[in-house]
Amino acid sequence: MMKNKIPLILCVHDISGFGRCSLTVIIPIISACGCQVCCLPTAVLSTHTGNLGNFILKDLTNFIQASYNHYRELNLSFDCFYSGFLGSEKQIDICIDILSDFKEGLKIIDPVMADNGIIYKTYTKTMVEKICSLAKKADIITPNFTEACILLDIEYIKLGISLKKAKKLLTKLGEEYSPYIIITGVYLDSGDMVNLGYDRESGIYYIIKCNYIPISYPGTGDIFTSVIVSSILKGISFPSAMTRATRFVEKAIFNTYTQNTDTRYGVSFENVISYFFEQNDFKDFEEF
Ligand code: PXL
Repeated sequence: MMKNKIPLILCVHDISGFGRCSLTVIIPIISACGCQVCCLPTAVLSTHTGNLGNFILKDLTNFIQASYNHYRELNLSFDCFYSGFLGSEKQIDICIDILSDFKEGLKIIDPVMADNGIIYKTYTKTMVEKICSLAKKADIITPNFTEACILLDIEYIKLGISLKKAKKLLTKLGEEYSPYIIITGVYLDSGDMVNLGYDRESGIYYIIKCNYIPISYPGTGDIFTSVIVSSILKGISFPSAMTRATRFVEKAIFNTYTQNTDTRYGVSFENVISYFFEQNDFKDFEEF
């Protein structure tokens, strides 16, 4: 990449007006990390789909195909394709099509479809199958633990798992999906909550312990993956990007927790976003 060129990321996500998830967190975080967002909104919602009542959803399937064609006419060259929440089966097909023709940059798929053992309300069985096909086109996937179980077609494991089992899951995801794997929110039988990574080519497995707060907030995965995407495009190594994303999410969640806000309103990241302007070496990951 040309020196000083700002990496351009094609962000294929919904925009949920209220509730701090998808594009309302992705845009500020990627910008703060020094990358440029090009939005391809998959749907507009009044709020996210997590217990905020009767959300309104406007599907933008036709819009995304036409917009992408327009970007091609403009000869825009993207440094990265980054997708998350998708609103319809056809949309997932469009993403698969875009990726078949996407030779230029990094492909990061966050296979958004479930959390805490439960599939999101708007995801049909066919959509889940298609998300699995889409994930096979990625360079990096960032499932949470529930999504990792779905990708591997195994039952959600509620109890803590051993490191040996965790390694098996990562290896299998590497074999079936993409060269780089990150699984977030893995509960170990030691009682630790960790984020795990796997670099298939070098065969290295990474573990980052999280300072865990037992409350979950929507949008956490979008914050995490946005930091991963932009850190990697800015030349930060895979394990350091994982550490940076983990520490930022921790800081934002701690800040939210101490404010005692309604968990459905998402993570209060706004007053800790200066984290990205501080120097840090992000070296506190371990191999296992
Ligand atoms: O953060 C994932 C996400 C994205 N978009 C919408 C959601 C969710 C999770 O609940 O509902 C609309």
